[in-house]
Amino acid sequence: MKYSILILNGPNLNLLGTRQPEVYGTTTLPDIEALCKAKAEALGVAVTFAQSNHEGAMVDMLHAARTDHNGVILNAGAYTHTSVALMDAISSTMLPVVELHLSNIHAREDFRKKSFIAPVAVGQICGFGAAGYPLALEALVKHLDSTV
Ligand code: CA2
Repeated sequence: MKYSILILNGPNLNLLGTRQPEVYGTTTLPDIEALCKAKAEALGVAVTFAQSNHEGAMVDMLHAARTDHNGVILNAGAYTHTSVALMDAISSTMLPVVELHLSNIHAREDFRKKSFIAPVAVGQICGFGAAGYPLALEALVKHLDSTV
């Protein structure tokens, strides 16, 4: 496999597809994992798919990614808008991170327009629902190819 990529999902994303379908769609997190695995196979990369509702656990996973993975796709959920700890963890790993959101965070409430992840990410994909995940994988692999 060319690269190993961690796809990390934050709080409440385990509930996808069960509530607020008008905002987040009807696709479940296991559906998204299947989409990512299919895209990863097509791209010739390995993916590890994870979800946590706990900020500290996400920090631990980002630290571990430093040795286990070449890059990260991160949907930090609501922690996007609050977490200096996640921002610092990303800076400390020195790994390329693509920030991902199902919804267009810039077209929603003002508090969602602020992202602590964006300044330490290589880029951001938002507003394309579940389709954003395979797009993010493609973008991250292109980024990794350009840096070797
Ligand atoms: O659009 C995204 O992907 C978000 O990261 C989702 C977060 C939200 O706080 C961010 O501002 C944008 C919320 C995820 C909550 O997911 C739910 C799923 C089902 C029912 C309720 C919430």
